[in-house]
Amino acid sequence: MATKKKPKAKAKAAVKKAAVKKAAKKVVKLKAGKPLAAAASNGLPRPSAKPWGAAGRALDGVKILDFTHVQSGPTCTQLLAYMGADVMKVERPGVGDITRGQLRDVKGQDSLYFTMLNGSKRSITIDSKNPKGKEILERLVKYCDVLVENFAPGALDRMGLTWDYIHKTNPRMIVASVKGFGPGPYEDCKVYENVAQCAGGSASTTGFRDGPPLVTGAQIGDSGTGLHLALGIVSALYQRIRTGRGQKVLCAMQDGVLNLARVKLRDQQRLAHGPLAEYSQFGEGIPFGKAVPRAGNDSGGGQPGWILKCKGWESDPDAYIYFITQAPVWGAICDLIGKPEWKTDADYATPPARLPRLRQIFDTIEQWTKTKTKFEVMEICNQHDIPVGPILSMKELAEEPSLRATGTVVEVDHPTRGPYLTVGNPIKLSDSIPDVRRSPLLGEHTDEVLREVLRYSDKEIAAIKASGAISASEKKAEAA
Ligand code: CAO
Repeated sequence: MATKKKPKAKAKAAVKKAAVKKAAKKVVKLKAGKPLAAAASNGLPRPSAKPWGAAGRALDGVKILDFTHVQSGPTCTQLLAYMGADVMKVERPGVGDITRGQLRDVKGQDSLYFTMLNGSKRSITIDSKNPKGKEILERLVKYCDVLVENFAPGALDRMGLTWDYIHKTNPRMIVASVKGFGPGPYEDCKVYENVAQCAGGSASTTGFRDGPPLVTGAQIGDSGTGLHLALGIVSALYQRIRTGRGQKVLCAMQDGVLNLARVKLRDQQRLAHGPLAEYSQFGEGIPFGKAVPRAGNDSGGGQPGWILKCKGWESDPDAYIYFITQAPVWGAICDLIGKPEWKTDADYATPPARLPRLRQIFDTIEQWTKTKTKFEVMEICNQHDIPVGPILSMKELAEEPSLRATGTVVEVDHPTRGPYLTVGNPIKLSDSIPDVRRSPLLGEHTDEVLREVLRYSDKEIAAIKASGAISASEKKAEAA
């Protein structure tokens, strides 16, 4: 065991050392100017004198009626909750978000699929098709600032929650939706992650040229679109300060994926003017077709890159590093790998000369990386400003102390399933410190919201309970 731990400790030190070196670069110091006079403050209050992080959270006071489920919508509302919004997730009595029961790791308990996407929210159960349930929802529509949903097309309308109804009931309300496709031939389709990756141009450009299209592990269709939606919501909240009215925010998953794959649309247009020289197929003399091809591990930018084996690759599937042959550090690369003559050799000295030889160049660099662990390569290369990226496994990320320290990976406790790891807020605000809390149990906050938020009396709550609007009939609960 002890011998196993040593390289890990060394690896951590390696990453740290590289980071320290970067921080030591020269910093320009500017003399602070005088702030503008109050008259020029754009209507903003005086800057708070409270310590950083003590002035509340960015979205304090924003109330979200959360009708999201599965992944795309919940990603968005969890982020808003981390930013301080009060997110009240409406779930079907006795059933809840379908992911509560999907991919379960602990028998009978909420799955990690659910818990990792619904932290820091409240859960209220309401049957939106029950007349009393509709009444509660109307109060919530009047009370909240934003309704977020990612139902199949038409489902919200079938509940009676049409834009016209919502806008008349609460003209300030923002209605934010994720759908698979925007208006057009596919607008009525139900869409899941991989459908979006395929329809948004990611799959056709991912994988190796001689293999089938590939989907990526990162959930760019679901979580990616959730992130887009969150930006749409905060923008609409900001605009509402001026206009006083809400608006519809729509993020189609196809659009979100295409936005993330925009470099490939760039290349599609470049293709009209000739072959894409930085794609390794160019160097291999393979002609291009009419559409952007899959480019394996080629870099998406102008600097050639590839994934190379490192020490231990024979037994460790993640002993690899991404290596970028950035032009300004070409000399340093040549020295490191023992090919100083390439610095002046006309076949290697310039980026255009290297393009037809990339395969051979990366094979040669790999002979060097194979003699070092990925962390050693990281350490050595960073000393020379050579951009490299170790292939980190989920195990390594889960155990990485620096990610715990920054709150990017957080362990939270859960009353029925025990502690679990979740991803905290990846967006760091210096004056808004996220409160990453566990996900709620199904309907955990129904009473609290009815009583404290919507101000129902005891008598009214008793009538609501008797109506079946917030609790499942035995039959429904069993079916779940
Ligand atoms: N009370 C009563 N009924 C409720 C309810 C509540 N609290 N919450 C939901 N429902 C009902 C809806 O009204 C709807 O009923 P109808 O179709 O009869 O009107 C029903 O539950 C199911 O909604 P749905 O069609 O959205 O769910 P689904 O499982 O069939 O489809 C999905 C799931 C994700 C494919 C679909 O919602 C969708 O395409 N969403 C948009 C795109 C999206 O976000 N996809 C990513 C999902 S993450 O991978």
